[in-house]
Amino acid sequence: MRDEVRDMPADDRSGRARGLARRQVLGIGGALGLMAATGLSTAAVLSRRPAATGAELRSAMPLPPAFQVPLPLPSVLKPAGTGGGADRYEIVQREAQVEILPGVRTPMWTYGGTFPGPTIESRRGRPVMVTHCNELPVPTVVHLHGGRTRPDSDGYPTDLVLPGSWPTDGHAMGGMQGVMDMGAMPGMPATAGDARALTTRLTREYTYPLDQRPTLLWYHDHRMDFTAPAIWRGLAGLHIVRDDAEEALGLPAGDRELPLMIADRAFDADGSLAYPALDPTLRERPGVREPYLAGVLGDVILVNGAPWPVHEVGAARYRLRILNASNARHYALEAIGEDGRRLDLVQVGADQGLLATPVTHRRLPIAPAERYDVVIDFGAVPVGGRVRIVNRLGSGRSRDVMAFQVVRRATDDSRVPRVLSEDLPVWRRQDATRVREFAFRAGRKDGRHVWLIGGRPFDPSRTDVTTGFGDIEVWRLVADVHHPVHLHLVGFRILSRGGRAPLPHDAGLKDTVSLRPGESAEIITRFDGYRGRYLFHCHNAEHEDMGMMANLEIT
Ligand SMILES: [Cu+2]
Repeated sequence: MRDEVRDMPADDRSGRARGLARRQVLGIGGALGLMAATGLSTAAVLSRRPAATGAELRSAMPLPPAFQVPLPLPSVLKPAGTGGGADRYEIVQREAQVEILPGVRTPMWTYGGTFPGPTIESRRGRPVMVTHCNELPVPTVVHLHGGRTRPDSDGYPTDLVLPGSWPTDGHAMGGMQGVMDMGAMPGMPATAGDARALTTRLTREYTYPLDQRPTLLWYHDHRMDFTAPAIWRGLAGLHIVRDDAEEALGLPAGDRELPLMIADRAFDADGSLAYPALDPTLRERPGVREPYLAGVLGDVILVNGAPWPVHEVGAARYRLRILNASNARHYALEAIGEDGRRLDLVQVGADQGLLATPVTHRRLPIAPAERYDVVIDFGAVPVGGRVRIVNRLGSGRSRDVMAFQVVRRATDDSRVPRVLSEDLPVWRRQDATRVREFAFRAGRKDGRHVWLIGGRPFDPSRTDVTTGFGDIEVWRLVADVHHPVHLHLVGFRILSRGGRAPLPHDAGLKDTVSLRPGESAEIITRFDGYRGRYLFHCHNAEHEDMGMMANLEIT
């Protein structure tokens, strides 16, 4: 196992960063620790920005060669029923043996027996109800990431679905005793009776109005203290929202639209997933062992649950719906042909749907939980040619992601219009009611390492932010190491990064902003949709479990 974090350029804007090849062991404090220890200026630290925050687990079994396993496409879930203008789905959360590495059975926690879970396809404004049945040995919570959802279906981390055998005493709240120093029902603001109101046993129906811009969402576990290992074990799936306007654009569609869930994992010698949990049962004690406190990285890159897969394509445009579902790994994606040249990645959408106009990238950074909607044109690739998708932030096996093999000539009537959407919200700085500032930093509490927002670890009983329904706010977010910051309920625009204009990949409506070490960013949003208690948090899942989450109350 490796425990060092490499000192590599985080992007190619800084030519001089390239020259810094020396290895640098960075502790939890990351760039700020480096700054303090060496007296380096902010600019110097930024030029030495590490590629990763976290430590990589090494698999203890032979790994397959890259670009051999066909790319799986997650099955699209059929409704269990339709009626009243809504669709009802049922998903059983259960343990299953899944073939991830060829010929190897890996026990996983799954939505419906597969990893990724089944994809839900929805239409804008047509409500969806999903009944989740928990047959796993621990409580679960389902959050639809990027969904405009009422608070009681948003998957608040203590709104548990208990397994049948789970005790109903204070213990029912899972590992919360481990981090809360409160009463018998830790962390709950009301009476014990109220506290249990949103906790159900065995099943729970989640309602999603989906009255929102079409985009790629994803659903995943969100249980307090145990989100990271639960996602790692397999609790993640895709949810696509579509509408007529988007379909009328003429973007590549059908089998030329590919959802790509990228996630890293590591494997033990027996084929099970390796994960450095302090409590492997994920019942009592949250957290991970040293040296993984900054994030768990795997040495196997999966796309749709397959290691370094290959997909056969025609020489035409394809639409890639990319999600980084990794706990902590960042990627800088490039598409490289056999002549070594990089193909254009034409971004048409961000986390929260279509951009106003396309943005062309040669390299696309993607942080945990971010999504990019990208069109790539294989039209100039000769039949028999291969295009590799590589990760410029990786090293060794994590440098490869997947490949496309061009196997036939193809006609192509798809297009990428110059105007993609005209309904992007435009919020101006002067319209903001408030400006808030939040520091995302490492810290210590009760002798343990924690991750803090504004100096405080998550406490479900404390309201951190209260805002009025419809208020526009500017939030200034400051990071020590990499922190992908996610707001529930609302999309936002990125106003600035490091005091300058946003980067090209910051375009559009976002719900997750990737803060790099030592960096600040300003976002602007309008808090609307629904009133109630929501969250914002870091989407490095290990950071989230170790306190980097806060309550947002819309009144
Ligand atoms: Cu973080």
